Amino acid sequence: MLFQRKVKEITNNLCRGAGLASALLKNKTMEKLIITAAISGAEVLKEHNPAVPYTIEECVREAKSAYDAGASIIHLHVRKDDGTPTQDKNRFKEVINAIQKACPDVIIQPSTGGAVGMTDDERLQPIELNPEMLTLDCGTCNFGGDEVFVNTENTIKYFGDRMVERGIKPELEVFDKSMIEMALRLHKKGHIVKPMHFDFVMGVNGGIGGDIRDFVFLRGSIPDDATYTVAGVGRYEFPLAALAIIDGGNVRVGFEDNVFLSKGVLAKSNGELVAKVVRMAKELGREIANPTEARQILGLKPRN
Ligand code: KMH
Ligand code: ZN
Repeated sequence: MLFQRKVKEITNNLCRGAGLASALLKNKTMEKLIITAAISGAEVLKEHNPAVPYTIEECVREAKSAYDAGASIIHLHVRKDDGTPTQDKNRFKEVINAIQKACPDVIIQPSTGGAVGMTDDERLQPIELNPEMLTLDCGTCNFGGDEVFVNTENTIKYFGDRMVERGIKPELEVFDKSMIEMALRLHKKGHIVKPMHFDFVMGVNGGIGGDIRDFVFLRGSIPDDATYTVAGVGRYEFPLAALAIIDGGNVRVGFEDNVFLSKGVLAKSNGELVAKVVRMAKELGREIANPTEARQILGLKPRN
């Protein structure tokens, strides 16, 4: 309780400064916490953590570990067996089918970001599988070194329109504040429909940082009827998770963003990262959403 009071005090100070009306401060009942596991990514390698999944079997193992620990969404990139990222829809189909056998009701959210350097149509292939959700990256940013993750306005419109046509809910990935502005503009023009669901990807080398003021800035910039999840990169993963938990937001963890359970300690699985968020949420009095509840919170169709 003392811990909760302390957290509340800190949040109080932060949010007052930013004019942020947090659910916690209003003592509102919060929705349950949706945990997303970004199990694989496109950039992280077995050299960084031997548990990073490449093969179908490894993807299933990692998805199941996350699901069993409390994740209701799997954000999915796929690889060839040698670890090369691919957006091949057949590979996605095989991996998704295998994950669904092991985790029947989990929400699978394929990436349309793919890897830096892929073409738009290459990236968009998983849409043909009509998943419940897909990511929609809302702007261009540097991605370290010479890498640039390119998402022009026309690319975002093109991806958004295809998702609107098929009734697929986008997770609006924003790496900076300007990308929220882009999403709001494209919503007004009909390329993105409400209710909007954002993913604040924070701490990328080229995007917004992962400090509390950065979080408050993004959090305060989305519409009141929007939902959000926060994906903190590297050392930002768990501090940002804590902020989202107390604010009534949602959390993404996983090897795509961070391979460490704590400083210098590699996570043995994505499930270990999810389990840590579950423990944090319990301490802070937030319940965990199962996939059925996550669908309801996000406005997805119920699955039978
Ligand atoms: N791999 C990054 C270049 C997404 O999944 O939509 C892009 C990315 C975003 O991971
Ligand atoms: Zn991704």
